[in-house]
Amino acid sequence: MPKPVVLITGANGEIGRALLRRLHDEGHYRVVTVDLTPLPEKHRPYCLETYAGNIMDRYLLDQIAAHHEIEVVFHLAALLSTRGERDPELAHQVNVEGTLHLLRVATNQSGRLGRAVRFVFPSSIAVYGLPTLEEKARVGRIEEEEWNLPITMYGCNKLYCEQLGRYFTLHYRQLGALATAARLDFRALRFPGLISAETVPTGGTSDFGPEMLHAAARGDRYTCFVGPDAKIPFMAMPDAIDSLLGVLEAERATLRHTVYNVGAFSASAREIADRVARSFPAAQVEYVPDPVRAKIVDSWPEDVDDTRAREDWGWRPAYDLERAFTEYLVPSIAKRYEGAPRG
Ligand code: AKB
Repeated sequence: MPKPVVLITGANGEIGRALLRRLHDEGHYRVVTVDLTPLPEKHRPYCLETYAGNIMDRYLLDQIAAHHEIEVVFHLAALLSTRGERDPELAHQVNVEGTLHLLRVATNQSGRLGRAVRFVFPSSIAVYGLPTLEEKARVGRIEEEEWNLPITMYGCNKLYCEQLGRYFTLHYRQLGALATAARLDFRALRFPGLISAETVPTGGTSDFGPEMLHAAARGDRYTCFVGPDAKIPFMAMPDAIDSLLGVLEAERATLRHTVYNVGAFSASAREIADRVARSFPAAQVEYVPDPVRAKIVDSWPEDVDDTRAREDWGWRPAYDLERAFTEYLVPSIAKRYEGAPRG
């Protein structure tokens, strides 16, 4: 039996690179990738085929689908929250129209294969929009249906795409009586801010956490764009990859929902700075809040309630803040910046 083919969009991003390595190590799937920028040489051996191109290019997507029997899609390509506020129309095009193209392609693949293609979609805490810090403190660990009032284009896009995925799974072409097997099997996770030892994120608003850590490891002073009390949930990258594979492999019958919060730990900018300083005592952080970015972070919940994910498909994060630093972030990051000048 040939191994099933997985398509990863946005494979060159933070999650994409980590996912690629894990799929390669596990060896259950053959991987096809698409990203705007060509995949670095060292990642190419992990892939059956790589395509450099735009997910807005319908012809390219149809070509990819014609050449491979894609059974799983990880649709990771997106413009993140800060980048999206700089160009909201572009964010809408990439995040919504791009997703619509992928949903169409994956649905056609389901028809071709005669079974539902699994479509895994990283959504975000950006779908939440808390009106005040008092309400944020009162809500604490937010449930999936609470405060779905995003204040960023990215958050709006993610929330709508969750609905599109549910629609494609349950109702797409209902007038034409699309065969059940030809439908999609869409599964979305609402991610907190992610922290990777290998990559520094760009274009996000949760980036203050990872930026602070990477700056300290490089010996650079860090100017934090939120105040010390700004608090949101975070997750170490290995847990993010575990959760994507966990929800992918869950039996359809056990999934009562299409969208799940996944949590790990919650920390304020000050708590991250303190933990960074324990590992990198020369770390220097100053707080110069950017009014817009700080407001976005204030609108996101301080933690997520992931009971549904725990109950339906056994989600359990391996890393809390302390373990993330001692067992994953600090050892890998120190190696990465070995020899970097210390300021
Ligand atoms: C962002 O900051 O935009 C992302 C996210 C929280 O989804 N990292």
